[in-house]
Amino acid sequence: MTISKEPEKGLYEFFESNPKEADKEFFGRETNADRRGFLKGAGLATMGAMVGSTIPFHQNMPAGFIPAAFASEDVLVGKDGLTLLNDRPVNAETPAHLLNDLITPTSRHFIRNNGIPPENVNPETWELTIDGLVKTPLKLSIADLKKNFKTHTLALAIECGGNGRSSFDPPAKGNQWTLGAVACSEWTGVKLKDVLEKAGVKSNAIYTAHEGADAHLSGKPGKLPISRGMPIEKAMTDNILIAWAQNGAPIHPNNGAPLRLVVPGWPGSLSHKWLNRIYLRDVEHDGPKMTGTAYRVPKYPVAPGTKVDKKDFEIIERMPVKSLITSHKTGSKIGKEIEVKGHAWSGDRKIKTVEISIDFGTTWQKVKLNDPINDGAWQNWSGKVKFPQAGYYEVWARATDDAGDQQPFALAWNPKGYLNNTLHRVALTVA
Ligand SMILES: Nc1nc2c(c(=O)[nH]1)N[C@H]1C(S)=C(S)[C@@H](COP(=O)(O)O)O[C@H]1N2
Ligand SMILES: [Mo]
Repeated sequence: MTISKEPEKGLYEFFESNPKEADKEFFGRETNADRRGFLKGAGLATMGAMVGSTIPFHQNMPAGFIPAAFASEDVLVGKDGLTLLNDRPVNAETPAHLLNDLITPTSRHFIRNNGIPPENVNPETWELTIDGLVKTPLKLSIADLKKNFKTHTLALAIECGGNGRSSFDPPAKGNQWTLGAVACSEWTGVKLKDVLEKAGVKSNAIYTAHEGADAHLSGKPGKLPISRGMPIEKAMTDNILIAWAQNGAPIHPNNGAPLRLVVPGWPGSLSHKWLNRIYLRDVEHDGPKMTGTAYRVPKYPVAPGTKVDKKDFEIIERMPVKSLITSHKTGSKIGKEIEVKGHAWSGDRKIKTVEISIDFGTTWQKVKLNDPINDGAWQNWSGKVKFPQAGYYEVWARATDDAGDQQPFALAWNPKGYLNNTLHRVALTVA
């Protein structure tokens, strides 16, 4: 659904920033009170027509309220239980208790779009260009990738750099991700390093640059919504894929079909979707969302709310140590004995231990932790818990990686709301 006056904004953003104007634009009439209950006549009729019925309790709808019927259905086709945070661009996360699978089904892989995905893509004619500082520039179809390189299937975790942003206080602008902008699907494709080796990396190449076929929200032809890159040393590591399949089937349209990059361990923004070009550069890449404060944090810890000079920000590289409890939905009623399960990961590293606590962090119990299926996958853990008596509990999980980094209880605030890896708490009531 497009809003004519502010084409760069989605419904959610528009209603949040200017509810009256959005009401006027959307329903043809301005609300002159701060409750939409005062909306009468044409406006209410339009809204009714759009949801396909009269709205008996329309007096109770607050100004700026967006009926769920408007946005969610058409954009989340093929997804199951995701929470829509924004519809333009589409951003949707998965509630933690729906991430319990060892490998995330495609239907539960979150969506983070910065622009508008290409429509009706044709995998037969799709072309990937490898150029810039290479000895032999390549143009490769998906069939060429399959024919000329070894195919690999790897479970690879992708986490958005802004996952957990909703806990920032003062708040940080951007998608208010809670916990679910993370997933670990099984991806099939070729290794980026194999393709770069074939093209021949020139000695002065220090950085990659990624481009895809999604359109900028402004609709300006040729304007990229995002183009990020990574140091060449990272690009040549062993578990980065150029993938054409997700969980044994074609990639979901919103997860980058027909071809995407999957870069585990570093911010999800490096895992370029609808991938059609990678070029090598002799400078740090400066495409959209590489510069300024995008995907950057201050070089030193700052107090919440601090204004930080742009020159004091640095690019986020590996994602921090983190874990998730996925076996129980927060707020559930349970019996006295349960098995708690979840995942843990730490960019480019392995998890050494996961512990859980049921007494607000006073004592901790180590749980069983599996090795990752392969490098770049999250690790699965499980542990039995016995509650001493009926009542309210919180299960907390805390991961420690092999370099000794441990999840903190308190959030390390930064201006753009990145890298929240505080421990996950799930509220449970024993009946
Ligand atoms: N072409 C393109 N690639 C992209 C993006 C995008 O907007 N356009 N978003 C990035 C970001 S910020 C993240 S976190 C991941 C999310 O991948 P997913 O939507 O498949 O979960 O895709 C990355 N790749
Ligand atoms: Mo992201």
